[in-house]
Amino acid sequence: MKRSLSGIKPTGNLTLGNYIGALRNFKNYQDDYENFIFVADLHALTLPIDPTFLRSNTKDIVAFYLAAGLDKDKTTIFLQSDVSAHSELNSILINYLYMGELSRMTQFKDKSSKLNHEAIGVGLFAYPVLMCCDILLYNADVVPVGEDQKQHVELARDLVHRFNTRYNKEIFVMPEAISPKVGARIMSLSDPTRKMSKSDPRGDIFLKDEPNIIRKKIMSAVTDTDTDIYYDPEHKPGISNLLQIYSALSDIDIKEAEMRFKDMHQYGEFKKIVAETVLKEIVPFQERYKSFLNNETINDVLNTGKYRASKIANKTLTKVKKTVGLYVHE
Ligand code: ATP
Ligand code: LTN
Repeated sequence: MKRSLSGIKPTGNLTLGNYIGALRNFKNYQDDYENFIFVADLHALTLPIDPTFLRSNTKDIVAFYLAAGLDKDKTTIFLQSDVSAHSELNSILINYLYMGELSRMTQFKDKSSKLNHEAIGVGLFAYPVLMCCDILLYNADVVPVGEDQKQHVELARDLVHRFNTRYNKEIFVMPEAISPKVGARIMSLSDPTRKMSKSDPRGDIFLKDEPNIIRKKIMSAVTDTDTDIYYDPEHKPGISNLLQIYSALSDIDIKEAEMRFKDMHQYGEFKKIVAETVLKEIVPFQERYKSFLNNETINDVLNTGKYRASKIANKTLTKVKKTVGLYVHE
């Protein structure tokens, strides 16, 4: 059976972008793939973060995974920091990637441009190496992610090619990023030229927002002053973003969404429908999330996940250690 793997880092409150681009799609793989979904908690340390917040946010994400329909009997749900093989493989694979390629990563360029050069952490720079380890340890065939993560998966592909060629053996499986057809890049509601991002929360809809706040945010989303509703991200980024949200959550393509609104000519009416579409999906999701958010459920899921994930990850790690010449003994 093919394998699917993905993760979310607990750097902030999850947004509608995380939901549409990633979270909502994770359950699609649990019937036909061996599905691994984890919380990338080590990745959350790449920028300063409050320990209490990190801990509670990690728990939140596990509850969100369950609320999004992941079933612990079908999907291995685990914490990155619970499986030490991630860090161990990182110490090995960090030697197989180059400064040049890591410095070209868009996410690194974005995040480091906001910092003083002297204060850019080494972990932030080396972050994609750990992400490669996450993917390669499980020999994932597919990696469901939003648009912004495709570059990191491309890097993992380069690494697989490089490593397998160097040792002339199929040690790692070639992974492939898969993104939803609509909604792989949801934009900020206050500035639709920027990605909606949990660590830059202006213009975000948070998955924990109260329904009336969600409605208000959508009603005041920045749009142009025209009245026509059609998809044109370059000239009508605000309306195009709302159309994306609507069509992703209605499971229809953009063309069909455009057809539905072509005679409306009223942004207010359109926004109301988008808001109702979001609430119809998010309110029951929030209720499910609350029902899963207790220590017993979370710990039970994580213990099972840690056990299953470690077994597979350790096997790959041993294979890599032997391949590169480390002395493995019983
Ligand atoms: P940060 O701001 O801390 O970098 P983020 O909001 O970009 O966080 P991640 O943890 O990097 O979120 O992403 C989790 C998943 O959600 C990834 O697969 C990512 O591609 C996806 N994702 C994040 N933001 C969006 C967005 N605006 N639209 C669609 N998918 C998104
Ligand atoms: N880098 C991703 C989170 C992440 C991930 C992964 C996603 C860490 N490791 C492995 C897919 C596969 C992010 O920032 N969203």
